[in-house]
Amino acid sequence: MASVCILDEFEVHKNEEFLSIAEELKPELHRTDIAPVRLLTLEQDGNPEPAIAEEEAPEKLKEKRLKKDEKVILDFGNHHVGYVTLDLASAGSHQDAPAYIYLKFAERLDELNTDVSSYNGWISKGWIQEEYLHVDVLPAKIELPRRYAFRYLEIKVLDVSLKFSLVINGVTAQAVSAVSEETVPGIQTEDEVLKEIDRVSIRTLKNCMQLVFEDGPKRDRRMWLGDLRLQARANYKTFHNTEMVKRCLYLFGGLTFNEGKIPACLFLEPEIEPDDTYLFDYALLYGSVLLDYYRATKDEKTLKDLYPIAIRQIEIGLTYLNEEGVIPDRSGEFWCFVDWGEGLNTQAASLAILIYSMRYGIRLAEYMGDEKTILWLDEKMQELKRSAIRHFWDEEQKLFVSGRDRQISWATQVWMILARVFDKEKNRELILHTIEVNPRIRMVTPYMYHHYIDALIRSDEKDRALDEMKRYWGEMIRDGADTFWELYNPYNKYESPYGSVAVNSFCHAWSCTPTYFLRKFYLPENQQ
Ligand code: RAM
Repeated sequence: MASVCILDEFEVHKNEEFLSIAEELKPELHRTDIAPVRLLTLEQDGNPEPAIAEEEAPEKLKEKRLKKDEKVILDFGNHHVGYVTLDLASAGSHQDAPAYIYLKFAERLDELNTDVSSYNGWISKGWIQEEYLHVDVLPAKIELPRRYAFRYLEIKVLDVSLKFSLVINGVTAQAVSAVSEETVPGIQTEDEVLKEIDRVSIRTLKNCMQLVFEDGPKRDRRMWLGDLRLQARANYKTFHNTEMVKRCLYLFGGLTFNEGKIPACLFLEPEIEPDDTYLFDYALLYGSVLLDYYRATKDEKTLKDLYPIAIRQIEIGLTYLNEEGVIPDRSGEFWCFVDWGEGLNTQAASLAILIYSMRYGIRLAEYMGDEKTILWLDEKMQELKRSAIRHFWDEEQKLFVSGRDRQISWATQVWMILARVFDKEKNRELILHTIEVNPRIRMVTPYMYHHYIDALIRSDEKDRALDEMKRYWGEMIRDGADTFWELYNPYNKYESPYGSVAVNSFCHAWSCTPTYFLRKFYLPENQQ
């Protein structure tokens, strides 16, 4: 379990002007009617990867007379985010007791066979998408108040009476998103795996694009800065909704806390509010989101407004350096994210991310014509590169180590490459050597895999990057992904940072970046 770092004192600074710019950019959501495409019966063998025993046309639904413990499973054909209405009735004698009904929404078929009642993880079981309904009077149209992320819906009768049965005349739903998939043509390639990876990436991104870039529509349904950065990159190459990126940049810029820190995430309701969580790496990466946005739009005003906030994050980051010129190890706390890998030491990566953010800071300063900042950042960045090598490079193993126990992980090597601590040729040797050694502390999130693919491409290993992308994201599709997942460890498919996959998110926007890589580096004619 990650320990949660709650700030002792939490002081929010609101910039009303920035917040009102963001408010004006609030999107209208597209609403699309959707309906079940088939009814399923699963094999009852307790297998966590259930097999379909039987399927029927959705029209059969209203013919069923459901008694106690009977259930139906509706398949909506793809992953959706939206609102559901049940049209219920009774058959038999007069309804002489409430119909007691259980609903379970699932993003993947596997979830229907997961016993969620035994969930005992460290985040709330409230995220599990299930409902218990008592319906006193039938017929009834029940508009469920929550928004769900789902492909499947199981409806089970917990009880009726001996004298009547439940009839489901229909289940209708409306899917919502700020964007519409039809606006993005598929990529032109003969490679079916890549086509599918691209399509699933776009679906993932679309379903997370709501009033802001949400991280996952099932959980947490808020805007995390690290996730936003990758979503925005994929968005420029697909939906090209630059207004949404602008809105999100102003929201973060308009809601800083203590010393001007950017929070790791923002809550959207009932009113937009920052979380009292600071993530060192996420805050530093704000400048990278701003730089990407500026390059995509050339929007000078936004650059000018938000540049000081991006630079402030670097200044704050530098205050954490110790006398040895490195960031002290805070791996025991939820302080520098990097990845969800069990036991991952983030000390070396935190320094690498600071260096990386300084390079982005320099680019921003160049666009601003801010010579003083360029000189200051450049000098400091060179100094930090030297201390990264001094403290973390192990000449014997030819790898970077991290923390007191000199841990070797994939994440540390990847971030040191992205920080360009070495030149390109040495970076290439390092990534190839990492692949050969295959450190035991692996990458487990598509977020970290994004950075691995990026590191390969930047080290002139484009073909290998493509193979790795096909292997990781392609395997997720073979494992049943309609949208890409929050966490996927091919070596442990039931891994969860929370204590159970029941609360993992299976449409998680930080996993949507293959479409960005494909359209930017491999098939540039397919960019929007
Ligand atoms: C989880 C969410 C989110 C991520 C944070 C660090 O709570 O998956 O997407 O950014 O971790």
